[in-house]
Amino acid sequence: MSKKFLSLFMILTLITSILAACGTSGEKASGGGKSSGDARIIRAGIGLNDKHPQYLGLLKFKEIVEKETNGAIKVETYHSSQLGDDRAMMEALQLGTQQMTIPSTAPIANFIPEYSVYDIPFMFPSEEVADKVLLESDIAKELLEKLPDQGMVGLAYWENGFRDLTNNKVAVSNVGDFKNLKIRTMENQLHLEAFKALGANPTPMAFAELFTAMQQGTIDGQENPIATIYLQKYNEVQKHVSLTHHVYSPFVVLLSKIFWDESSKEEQDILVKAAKEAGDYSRKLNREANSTYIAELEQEGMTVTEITPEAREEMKAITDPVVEKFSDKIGKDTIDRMRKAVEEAGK
Ligand code: TK8
Repeated sequence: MSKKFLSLFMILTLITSILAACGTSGEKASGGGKSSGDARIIRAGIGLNDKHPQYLGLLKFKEIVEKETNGAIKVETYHSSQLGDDRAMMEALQLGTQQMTIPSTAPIANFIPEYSVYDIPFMFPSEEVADKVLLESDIAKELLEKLPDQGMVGLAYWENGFRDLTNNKVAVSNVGDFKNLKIRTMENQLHLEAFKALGANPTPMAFAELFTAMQQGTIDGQENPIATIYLQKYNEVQKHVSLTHHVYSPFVVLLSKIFWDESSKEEQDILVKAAKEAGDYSRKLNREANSTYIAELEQEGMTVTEITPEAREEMKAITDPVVEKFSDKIGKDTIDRMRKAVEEAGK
């Protein structure tokens, strides 16, 4: 009898101490987010380096969230693919082993095909139109609303920007110049097919492998916005940059749905507001620096080639049939509505 009582007492003591330990370390099941004190942790990873406006935007997001939640949510930031590439990080969000990432829309199309509407070459004519469509249109908002089905929540659109082409072989100014160029594309089917149609020899690759691939000459070139080309020092391994502006790449701030669901309504509102504010900040930095970066690239020895409207029209005419091929996958209605939103925004 007393023995039984003793073991019951021991079990109770054990349970109490386990509970106490959990209490002091603040261990909560927060979608894989480790804890520090009582805070819930957002581990946020991006592909670009710590000089890029995307990272500076992420730091702004951290500042706002930590301040407005009074430290209840903490944001740990990782750059340069330290947590993996865009695709791997999205998968980690689905599992809840990572809480936040900010990919380009192109790799999102591997999860939600409709996102390829943003991969259509020359869809957005200007930054102003891109802003209006991404920040105000119903179609852009509805695309964000498709994310929860994939275990992710889209907090806001940010800007990667208009993509330009760099390579080591030729100063590309016309369609004919793409011939046989080995171009790395993002892991996105439409991008791959579009570059094939232009005569290039494209190969999809994760962003983190890109610099070495150019350095070793396994590929001739790549395409990314000027900020990436300059801040990732591609001028060290590339000779020519052509201002093709062939696609406008948005970023999407993604949160793991597991973390989202564990947040209060008030916290969710703060997360969305912080993502929007930090996005405005990052977008502004991205644009302010562009012309300086182009001048710097030229000074570092790269040739900078402008593309005439005629050459751009020709590129568009060649890639249009590719878009047609993808229209069922993307959804004709999605494409039409995006085109309408672009038209409206341009008025
Ligand atoms: C960074 C990527 C990158 C994208 C690419 O994670 O892969 O070329 O443009 O900026 O999202």
